[in-house]
Amino acid sequence: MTMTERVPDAESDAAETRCGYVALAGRPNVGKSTLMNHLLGRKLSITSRKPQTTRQALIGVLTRGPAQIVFVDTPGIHVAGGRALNRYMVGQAVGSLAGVELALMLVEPSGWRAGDEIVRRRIRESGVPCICVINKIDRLPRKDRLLPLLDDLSRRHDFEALVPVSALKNLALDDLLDEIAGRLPRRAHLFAADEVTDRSLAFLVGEIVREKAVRRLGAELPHQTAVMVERITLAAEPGSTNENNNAASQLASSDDALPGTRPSKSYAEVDAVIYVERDTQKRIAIGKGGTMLRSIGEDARKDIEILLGSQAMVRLWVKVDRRWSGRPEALQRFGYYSPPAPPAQSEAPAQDADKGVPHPRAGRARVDR
Ligand SMILES: Nc1nc2c(ncn2[C@@H]2O[C@H](COP(=O)(O)OP(=O)(O)OP(=O)(O)O)[C@@H](O)[C@H]2O)c(=O)[nH]1
Ligand SMILES: [Mg+2]
Repeated sequence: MTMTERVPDAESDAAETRCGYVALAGRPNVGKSTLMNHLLGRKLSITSRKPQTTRQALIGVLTRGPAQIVFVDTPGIHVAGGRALNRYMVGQAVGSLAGVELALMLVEPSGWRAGDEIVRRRIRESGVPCICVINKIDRLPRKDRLLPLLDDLSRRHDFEALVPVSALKNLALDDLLDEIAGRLPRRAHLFAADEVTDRSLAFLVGEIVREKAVRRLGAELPHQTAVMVERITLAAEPGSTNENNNAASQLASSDDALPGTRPSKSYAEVDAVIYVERDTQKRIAIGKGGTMLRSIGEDARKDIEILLGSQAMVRLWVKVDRRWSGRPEALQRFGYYSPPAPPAQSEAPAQDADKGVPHPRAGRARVDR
C-alpha cells in the first residue's frame, strides 16, 4: 500500500479547514469536464465538441490552502430515452447530486434553453444549494449582453451566486473557487493533498483512448464507441518489459503500480480495444490502410505519456460488439456499472453495505501532480 491517507478525525484540523463534494451539472456539452480540468490545472476528464462525452461520474480533488474541493464531473443531464447507456449516464449525473454539499449548474451565455430547465429541476429535486456558472463567456461578442442574462438567470432559480467564467480561457476561475470554498463545511480534508482522483490508471488511460477516438471519428460514432484497456505494462526501459508486471490488473486490486512508484526511466506499453457496434463502423475506425487507428493511437500516446510521465507505446485493436450500448450486460463488461456511486461523506465506510455501491474512496489511484 503506497497510498498516503490522512485520517479525517482531528477536530482542531476540522475547525480550520474546509472540505466538501461539489457536483458539476449541466446539459451535455456546456463545458463541465473542461471546467473541472482547468480548475484542477490538469487534464483528468475527457472533453470533445460532441455532446455526451462524459459517461461516468469522475472525482477530481483540488486542495487549495485550507480548502479541499472534491469536484464530481458528471455526464450531461438530458431526457434519457432509448439506449441503456443513456439511462446509465443520466443516472450517474442525477445520482451524483445526492450527498454533495454544492452543485455548480453550468449554462451557456446564449441563454436559457429547455435542456437547462431539465437540469434545474433535477437540482431542485435534490435540494442541493447551487451556484450558476455561465461558461464560455469568451464567446460573448459584447460584455453588456451579460446583464440581461444574469437578470434572467436570477429569476429562474434561487441560485447561491451567478458566476460568469470561461473554462477554456481560464477567465474568472479564481472568483469561482472563492465562491465555492466559502460555502464548504468546516471539516478536515478527506483526501491527501497530492491525491487528484478516485479512479485507477487503467480507467484514465482508457478514457484517453476513448477521447481520441471520439474526436477523430464522425458525429454518430462516438456514442457507439467503448474502450477496454487489456494491459498496461510498466518497465524500466524499452524492450525490458516484464509480462507479469500487469499494471491494469494490479490497479484493480492495489495501489502498487502507480506513477511515482515505478522506475524513474520508465516505459509503458498499453494494449487497448476500441469496441464499436457494427462492421461498417469498424471499417471507419480502422481507416484506409489502418490510418485512422494509427492516428487515434498516436494522439492517445501523447496524452498517456503526459499522464504517466514516461514514454509509452500504444497498441490498439477494433472489435465489434453488436449493439452493446443497448445491452445492460455489455455495459457492465465495459465498466459502466449501475447504479451510480453517490459521493461519500466523511468517515463513511469503504463499502456501502446496504446498497452494495463501491465507496468513491475505495481502491482509488493516486495520480501525481
Ligand atoms: N469557447 C469555449 N469553449 C468551451 C469552453 N469550455 C468548454 N468549451 C468547449 O465546449 C465543448 C464541450 O466541452 P466539454 O468539457 O466536453 O463539455 P461537457 O459539459 O463535459 O460535455 P458532456 O460530457 O458531453 O456532457 C468542447 O469543445 C470544449 O472545448 C469555454 O469556456 N469557451
Ligand atoms: Mg464531460
